Amino acid sequence: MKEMIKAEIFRFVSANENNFSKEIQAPFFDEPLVQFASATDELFRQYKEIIAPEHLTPQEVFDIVYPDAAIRAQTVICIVLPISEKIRQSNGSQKEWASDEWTLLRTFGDDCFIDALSDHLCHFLNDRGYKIVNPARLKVFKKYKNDRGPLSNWSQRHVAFAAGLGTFSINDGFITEKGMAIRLTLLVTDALVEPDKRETDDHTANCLFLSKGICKACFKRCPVGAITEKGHDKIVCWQRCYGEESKFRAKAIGANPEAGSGCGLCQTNIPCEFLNPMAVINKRKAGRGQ
Ligand code: B12
Ligand code: SF4
Ligand code: SF4
Repeated sequence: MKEMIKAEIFRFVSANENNFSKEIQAPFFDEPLVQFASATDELFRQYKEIIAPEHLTPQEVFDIVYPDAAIRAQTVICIVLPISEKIRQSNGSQKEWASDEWTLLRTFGDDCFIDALSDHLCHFLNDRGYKIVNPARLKVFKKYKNDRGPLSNWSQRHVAFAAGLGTFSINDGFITEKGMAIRLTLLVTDALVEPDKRETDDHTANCLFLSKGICKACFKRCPVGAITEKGHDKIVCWQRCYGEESKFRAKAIGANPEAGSGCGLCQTNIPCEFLNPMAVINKRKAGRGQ
């Protein structure tokens, strides 16, 4: 089951026409990372304390969609989509605003291709007799604000952490083995798949600053000073990523103004852009026998 689901996701990402931008002349996303979390992982209960009480567990997602059926959620399929090199490089050379390529990715990569991938996976598993739900596309999914800034009731990075796909960083971004310049999509299913192992319980292990006190490259990349040693100012970041100027920039190049241009300057032209820098250090250490 595990290999069948993975193979279908790899096939769709490499072959589907929605993963190619004619304007950019490149794919939006490279080969994904796919791992699986158990829907009954204890972390999902803890997230109600770490994030907020309204953060959904996989079982709550199923109870909303199938209220009368008492179906057990078994697995969360977690997909990391690494942003392709051409788009990363275009944003890496920016100093103030997201590149046009990054802006097009927001609308046509995130909203069109990722939705197509999610729909495809739903059909694929439904055809084989399984239930499957993408919580981010439910009516109950919400983005809202608390005293720490914007958040959602289904935080994809926290769920991906449960699947062992990476960790958080000083700028809040999620660092995977294919770096931070990524997008995520996750689906809950009643198909039983053996969960992947988390290599670490330390939720910030992959960040050079939080693990070794070095780097700070992303601090300098942020055009509005939202990243400091104290962490990431989400309100300032949100205004830059999705404020009026961002909407205007998206509209000007034919992207969806509501999706905005994003920003992601702190995710490009930095040591953790397309790899896990702590894995590199740990590998070097192991090579020296330390
Ligand atoms: C709201 C939101 C925002 C807000 C707030 C971000 C935030 N930090 O929460 C704003 C508008 C600022 C934002 C900005 C951006 N976003 Co945004 N955003 C979201 C959204 C919709 C929800 C995030 C959420 O629920 N956060 C919940 C809160 C609680 O998370 P947090 O505060 O960071 O969590 C901290 C604590 O929980 C803590 N923690 C404390 N104790 C413990 C214990 C354990 C065990 C664990 C695991 C954690 C933990 O760790 C975290 C880090 O400090 C997600 C999509 C989704 N549904 O998940 C995308 C998402 C997070 N965004 C994404 C992206 C790409 C961006 C931008 C680059 C914009 C762009 N597209 O150009 C910027 C990057 C900003 C940055 N430096 O990370 C990607 C993430 C990519 C990545 N590598 O991390 C996501 C996952 C969208 C996607 N589908 O791919 N975003
Ligand atoms: S650029 Fe450096 S400090 Fe910033 S998140 Fe990446 S590893 Fe951490
Ligand atoms: S996404 Fe842009 S505004 Fe937000 S922290 Fe990163 S560089 Fe700063």
